[in-house]
Amino acid sequence: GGRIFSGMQPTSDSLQLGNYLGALTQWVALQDTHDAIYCVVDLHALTVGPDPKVLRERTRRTAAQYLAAGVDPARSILFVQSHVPEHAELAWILSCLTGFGEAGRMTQFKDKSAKQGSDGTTVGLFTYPVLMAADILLYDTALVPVGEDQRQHLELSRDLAQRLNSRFGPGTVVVPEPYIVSATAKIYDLQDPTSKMSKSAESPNGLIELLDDPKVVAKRIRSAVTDAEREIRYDPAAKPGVSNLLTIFAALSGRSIPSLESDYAGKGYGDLKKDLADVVVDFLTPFQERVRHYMSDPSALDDVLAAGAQRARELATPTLERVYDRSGLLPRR
Ligand code: AQP
Repeated sequence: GGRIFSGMQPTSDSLQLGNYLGALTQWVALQDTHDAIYCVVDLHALTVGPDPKVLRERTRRTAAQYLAAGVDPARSILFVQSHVPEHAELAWILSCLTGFGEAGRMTQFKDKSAKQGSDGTTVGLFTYPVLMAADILLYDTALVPVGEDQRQHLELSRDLAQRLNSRFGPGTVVVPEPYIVSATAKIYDLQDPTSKMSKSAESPNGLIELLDDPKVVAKRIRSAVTDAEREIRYDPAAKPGVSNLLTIFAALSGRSIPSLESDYAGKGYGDLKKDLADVVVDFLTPFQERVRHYMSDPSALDDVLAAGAQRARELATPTLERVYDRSGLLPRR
């Protein structure tokens, strides 16, 4: 058992396959054994200045994709971050415990701010990992299922938890552990198989979005970058493109990489890509049908999210009160 917390940003019209394989499938599996809380982290999405109308739509679509993947609101808490104000409140306390240099060492901030320039980069993007620590610590989270790209942010969450406990006394918060499943921890861009697949990729050609037209997805898989050899073999260092295709194939079909390698011995990259395209399309078609179903009734979706926010808030309030009290803030009456 133990508490699980994780979230994704509504920064795009669709989640991408890396989000699904790196995180969402783990979320769904962990519901059976853990007490799980899954969040659409809309406050995080504000760090990149989205259009307000677009953000609202994307927030619902992200929740609908969680549901379509199998997040079950009868077993797990599903809610929107901004509906529980304690996230932003705890983030302030944590930002006063975070070193400026410490935050500046986050590689995701360095990468994203380098692309946006110093005036395009918000202070919110800089403090993003601190808000993420608040998300996690608010719920006495034991385990955080994420992809490899979040490892450094998780390490900061752990450092901040330990700092809170040493400043304000043991048991102020629980120190969380990352839960990163190595087989699918990093799915790569189809056109640039040494960079991770990302919602905000500069070119869509290497991206598999869960809500893309299946025909477009099939075409992108058929045009994936491979290498000049002919052998279908899992070797991420020498053959990143082919290895990424095998990873995706294995994860979506439930087959092992060695069995795929032996099935495709002597066959060409074209055969592998064609079969993988079929596997991906067979997964996406019913998935998109379920998303359409949840999106067809926004008010029912909002009810699920409201009920989730209420349950989340009941858990968050005592944690925030404990931290406020131990920080020396005068109790509210
Ligand atoms: N390529 C990936 N392979 C495996 N896991 C991945 N995740 C993201 N990309 C991959 C995991 O999905 C969750 C999404 O977290 P997020 O929405 O906070 O954003 P992110 O990590 O920054 O992912 P993106 O898709 O690249 O979004 P943008 O472009 O908005 O920044 C996390 O658990 C992440 O590890």
